[in-house]
Amino acid sequence: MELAGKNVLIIGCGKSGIGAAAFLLREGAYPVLFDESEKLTEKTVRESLAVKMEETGVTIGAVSAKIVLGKLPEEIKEQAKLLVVSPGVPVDSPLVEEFQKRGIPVWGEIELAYQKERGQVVAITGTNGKTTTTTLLGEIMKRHFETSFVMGNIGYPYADIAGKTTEQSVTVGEISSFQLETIESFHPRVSAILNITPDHLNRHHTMENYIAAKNNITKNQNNNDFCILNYDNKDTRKLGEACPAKVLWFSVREELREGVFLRGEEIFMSQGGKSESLMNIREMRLVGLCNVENVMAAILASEAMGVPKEEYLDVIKNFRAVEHRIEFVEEVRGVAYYNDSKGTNPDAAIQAISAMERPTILIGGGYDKESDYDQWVEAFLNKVKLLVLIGQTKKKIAACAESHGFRDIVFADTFEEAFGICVQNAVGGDAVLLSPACASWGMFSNYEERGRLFKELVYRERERM
Ligand code: UMA
Repeated sequence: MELAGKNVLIIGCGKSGIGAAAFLLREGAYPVLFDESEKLTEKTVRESLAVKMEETGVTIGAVSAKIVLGKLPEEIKEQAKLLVVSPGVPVDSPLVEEFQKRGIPVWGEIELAYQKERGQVVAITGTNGKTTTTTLLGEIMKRHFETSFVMGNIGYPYADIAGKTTEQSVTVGEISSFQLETIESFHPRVSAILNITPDHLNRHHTMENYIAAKNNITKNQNNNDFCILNYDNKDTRKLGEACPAKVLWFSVREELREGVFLRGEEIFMSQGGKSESLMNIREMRLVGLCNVENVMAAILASEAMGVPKEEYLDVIKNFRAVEHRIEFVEEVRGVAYYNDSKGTNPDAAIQAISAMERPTILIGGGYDKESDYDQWVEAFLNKVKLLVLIGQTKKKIAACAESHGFRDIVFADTFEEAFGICVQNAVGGDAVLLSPACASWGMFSNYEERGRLFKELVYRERERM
């Protein structure tokens, strides 16, 4: 689509909206940035846009975007020839549906930016493990290719970098189900769906919708492309049956005739009936079986992109946990503190608690995404000595834990209070784990802010020694 000269309405003045607006200005379009939030002011939005324009090389002072906050005037809707939605905007919201009814294209920021992609794209989705796998693959691609980029749900809008891509560059993207709902032509050379377990059901309503959104990552792929799937996850295994791309499987549970799998502590790759050992999982600096899966997906993506084994194995062996994902913070008075603020759903939190090798005091709870906590509680029954609950879901989680016979529960009104309870109750040899199984919204703007506060409190505790 020719963007120059077009009126484009963008919903959301967060990272995606600001990135999209700067991109559209570079393309010579006329963006209108709209946000429903009463908390924003035109001044702050304009400042963020000015910073982004400068960073991404838009000529300042030429044209800028119009900014509308609160209520959207009818004439702006009528003039728009394209609607760009931020990932946080549900596709069944009245405004989006109104545009769809009028036959106006509705794109997410990923689809918008993809218009300028010139190189090959590796796109990673899945309920958990996306950020670690994307970051690791970004490092591997940086080692092998002259130019590579990392973008997406990981926190960097695609719109910031898409215009810099070349035929030789590689773009690694972490793409969420929210972002995949609004793609049209986005076509990765290599895709990966790491796993699918219930999450974001308040937004997608049903598991079927959530799986369909994830599976959208393959919708423009063909048999010259690759799709990496988890053999152990029932939903991703099923997606393999009708996948338009060549499927590359990984498994930590079964020995595969074709694919990457675990035998004891060794990661093997089987190809054409021949298996070879690639590495021992003790050589990784990451902990937990979930990270073995992430590494396996990264191995397959590297193979699909033609990266030599010695290069990708070297990067994998030196790769440390990404921030907020089962991140070891520090040991203070014999207590090991782990920040898993990115454990924003029960499945991610199960992975984190499974990786703990000590009696654990667990901080849980937060924003209510209507998740089911039974499996999480079952996973921590024998490991957690005290559960400290915060946020909107604290009573719901406590009721669930009690129904499983777990009663060592304390409520806290603030995050600082929750941390203080952990410090008071932990003894040498314990772990304190922040892995809330819930989003941070309501108490924090995002999981990064929550994780950073946790680390800050750990550092302060060390200084008191
Ligand atoms: N807004 C509206 N109307 C709505 C919904 C939102 O006006 O109906 C406005 C809000 O008032 C707010 C703005 O939209 O001012 C925020 O938009 P957004 O929620 O889409 O957030 P962005 O800042 O654009 O960040 C998004 C992703 N956020 C979400 O998917 C919720 C970020 O992922 C991502 O890093 C960023 O784009 C860059 O790609 C965060 C996330 O929580 C980390 N993702 C979820 C997850 O990982 O579980 C999917």
